[in-house]
Amino acid sequence: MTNVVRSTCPYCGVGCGVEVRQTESRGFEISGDKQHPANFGRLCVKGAALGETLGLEGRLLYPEINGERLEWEAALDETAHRLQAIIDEFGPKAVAFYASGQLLTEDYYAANKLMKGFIGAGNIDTNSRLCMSSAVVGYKRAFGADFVPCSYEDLEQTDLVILVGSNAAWAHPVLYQRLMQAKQQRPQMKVVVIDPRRTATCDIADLHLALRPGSDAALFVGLLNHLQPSLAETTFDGQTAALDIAADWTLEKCADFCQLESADVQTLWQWFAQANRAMTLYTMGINQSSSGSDKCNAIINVHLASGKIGREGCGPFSLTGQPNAMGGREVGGLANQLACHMNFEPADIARVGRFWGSERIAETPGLMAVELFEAIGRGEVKAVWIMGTNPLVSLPDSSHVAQALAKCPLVIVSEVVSDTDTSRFATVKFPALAWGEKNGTVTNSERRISRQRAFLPAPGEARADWWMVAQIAQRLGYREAFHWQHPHQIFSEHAALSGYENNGIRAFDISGLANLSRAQYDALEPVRWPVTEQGHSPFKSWHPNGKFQLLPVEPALPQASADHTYPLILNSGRIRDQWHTMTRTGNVPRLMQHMKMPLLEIHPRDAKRYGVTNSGLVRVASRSGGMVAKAWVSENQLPGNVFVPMHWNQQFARKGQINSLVKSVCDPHSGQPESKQTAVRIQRWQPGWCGEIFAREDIVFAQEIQWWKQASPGVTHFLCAADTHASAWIEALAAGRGWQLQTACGDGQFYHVLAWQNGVLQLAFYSAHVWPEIATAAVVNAFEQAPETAADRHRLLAGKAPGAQADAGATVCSCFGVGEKMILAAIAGGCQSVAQLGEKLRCGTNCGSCIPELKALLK
Ligand SMILES: Nc1nc2c(c(=O)[nH]1)N[C@H]1C(S)=C(S)[C@@H](COP(=O)(O)OP(=O)(O)OC[C@H]3O[C@@H](n4cnc5c(=O)[nH]c(N)nc54)[C@H](O)[C@@H]3O)O[C@H]1N2
Ligand SMILES: Nc1nc2c(c(=O)[nH]1)N[C@H]1C(S)=C(S)[C@@H](COP(=O)(O)OP(=O)(O)OC[C@H]3O[C@@H](n4cnc5c(=O)[nH]c(N)nc54)[C@H](O)[C@@H]3O)O[C@H]1N2
Ligand code: SF4
Ligand SMILES: [Mo]
Repeated sequence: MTNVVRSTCPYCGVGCGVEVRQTESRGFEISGDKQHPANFGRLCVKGAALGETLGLEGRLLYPEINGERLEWEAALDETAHRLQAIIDEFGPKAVAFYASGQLLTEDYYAANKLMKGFIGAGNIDTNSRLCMSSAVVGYKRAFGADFVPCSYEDLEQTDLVILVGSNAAWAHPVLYQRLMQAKQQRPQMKVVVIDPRRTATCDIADLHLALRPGSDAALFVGLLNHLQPSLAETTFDGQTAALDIAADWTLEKCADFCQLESADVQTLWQWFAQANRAMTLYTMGINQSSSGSDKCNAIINVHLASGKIGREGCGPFSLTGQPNAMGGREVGGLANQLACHMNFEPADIARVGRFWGSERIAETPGLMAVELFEAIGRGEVKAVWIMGTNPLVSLPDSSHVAQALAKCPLVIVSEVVSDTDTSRFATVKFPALAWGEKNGTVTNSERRISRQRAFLPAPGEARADWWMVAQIAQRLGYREAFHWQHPHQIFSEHAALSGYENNGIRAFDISGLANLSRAQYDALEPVRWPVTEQGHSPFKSWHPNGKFQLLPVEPALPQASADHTYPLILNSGRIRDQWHTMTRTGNVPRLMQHMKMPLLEIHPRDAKRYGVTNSGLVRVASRSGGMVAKAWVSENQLPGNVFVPMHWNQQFARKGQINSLVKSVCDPHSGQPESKQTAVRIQRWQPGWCGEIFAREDIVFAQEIQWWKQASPGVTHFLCAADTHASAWIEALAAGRGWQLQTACGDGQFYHVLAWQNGVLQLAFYSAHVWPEIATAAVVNAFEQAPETAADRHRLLAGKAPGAQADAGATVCSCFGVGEKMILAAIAGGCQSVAQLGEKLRCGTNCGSCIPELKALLK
């Protein structure tokens, strides 16, 4: 064992500290950093599995142009030359950057500086547009600054926590565990979950409001009315108008609008009114809406009007999704911000120009994500540099995104992974450093800046994202302004800009960190901003008149609405063990165990209506596109609504991509798409067969076969299904390879094949009319070590483990690989609580992410 490197988890916005230890087998052991104030040593399953994501398989390691590997010098020269040619001919607005909340602050700062400061256009936007741009609008309208007025500690001091549009149990697991613990310690603290679905987060809820999708604003506008705030006439800007609108939103009207019981709405309102301290945590169920900004303000309004803000245990808390979504907001990476909490105002433009030494500062906002890709499609933007995001999967209306990229003369993609849906359209590919190799800072939901530190050398020719930006900038002629050698220099510059002519007028000020030495930067402990030498009032209004604003909000329903042809509303979001487009989690066996293919959650009433059975396949279609998913019939869903995960894409499935269905309808203020509501129809799909295939080599699927990639060590492994019998396809695969086929087919009920070559297993295929039950681990193992006895080979052909090994069932606890069947057996054997299950099987005793599922099984 050698030294320990302290770093920060690269997944969600909780921003947990991790410790990395090299093991004797040259692997790395990841554990929670007990000193880190975000997690105090805890990690969720994704963080705990980070050590399994460090391999180089599938990594992009060398620069490429048009598929040809080039030296960096040549690739940079050529790319800069092409960019310059486009700028010369069509002007700076013909180029754009599309960045990401997964870049480090230093990378983000460099990209923003190049585009807005030197190329001279506002055209840098980010995937955060799809994520928290509504939240930014909400805060800015209310406080005059994008300032999150809460911390995690507040959760431990509050009397009421409202989680609205947040499935924190899966999306912010360590924060959820802190909340769980707080509730255990103070059971009088109430928890309310507002979500059309019953999610794992509801596990600790005293009240769950399964409201009509998109109707949330009414709950908060009605609450404002219920509070009847006795305010001096001049307390807030906009208060008369806000209170006037709210006056119409009576209990009955709200309950009706939200399709909730009046009594439940009243409970929520009474709890809020009576609580001395209350917090509202909100995420994508609020932000990803065509009226998301207004919803954010409806939430902030009730905190302002009741004084539950700006003190311990209080406040409207927008949780950030990505590890550095907040860092992107700080540097100004959204197209409608200039830099460092400055806007496109003449004074700000001049100030940034002085600081950067540039006369080319962009004077107007650039294109926001959805608009940007539309402009590419129209040929107005002719070059786009995509860094750290996979828009072909994550933007709505993906077929239009594909058409746009296919037409775009210059698509530069900086990536850690070689093949993504987006990189298929790349003219230029730049290999980026991944987590473990990168060095810099990130900021979490509670404004806490932490260091990510490298503990691995750069593989191949991968380079830091900031370095690529700086190299291109230098070749475009901006040598002076981009001569950094180390992220420490960029951080110092960024910190200095934050304090430059600030004097308390801008919330974001970390000028106290501008003079850190390299060693101090390397040793930087997690710190919440502002950090200034003079001290800085942490929370106030930054509006010029010093007042907060109550925004008048008229509740609105989603633009998407069900009709005869498309009678269901499709909701989308996260699952526990996958990260976004799966590039970093989809190949980790233990993270793929929890959910092997996209599940469509559907209420039993709708399942019956559409003839859908649990675990059966369904085709889902909207006016824009379609996908195939597996049904999960569940009372957790409201009738009329279905839910599908956002993660699957063309690397992991044929037709698994939710955003091929979602339309690009956006909030008018934030430009954030309405990703949570789409009108769809579903149709049961009864394939001729469904099954699993395992092989030593890559498999080329016939066009008519649907497939879902699995992560099994050492083999290619897919779930698959099709209409026509599988035998012809399998025989074609085997043809000419000299394989001996061992088959079993029971009366046309099932068809199993093992392909052998000199006693070595080449392929195993199992299919039936319904999903066959396969002992996956045993099949995978047979590729490494073929079964020795005829009886065991026979069992393998039947999809069974050798001898009498029991099958564990679907994995519930990913940390210890504990399956559902093992848990059910233990319950049948007398285990009555999560604690007893933990003692017997260890499940739920590490990260705790599976506890809600253990409880469900116990029930
Ligand atoms: N495991 C995992 N964790 C992640 C991520 C990941 O990919 N995987 N991504 C990270 C990122 S970038 C983000 S932004 C966060 C997102 O974190 P969350 O926002 O918590 O996650 P989602 O699953 O997108 O959506 C949350 C909930 O909104 C609900 N919802 C849908 N429509 C409505 C509505 O009209 N009203 C209300 N009240 N609720 C509604 C959905 O049913 C869903 O349960 O997660 C972060 N954490
Ligand atoms: N329907 C629907 N759509 C959604 C959502 C939803 O809930 N429903 N959620 C939206 C939200 S909140 C978000 S945040 C987006 C997320 O969507 P994306 O940002 O598109 O998803 P990621 O898979 O995180 O993409 C990050 C990419 O960057 C690469 N990468 C990782 N690290 C680095 C690095 O250090 N440098 C570089 N250059 N590349 C790197 C990864 O391999 C990956 O390809 O999806 C949005 N889309
Ligand atoms: S909660 Fe999990 S994914 Fe989020 S930062 Fe912590 S360990 Fe990483
Ligand atoms: Mo996000």
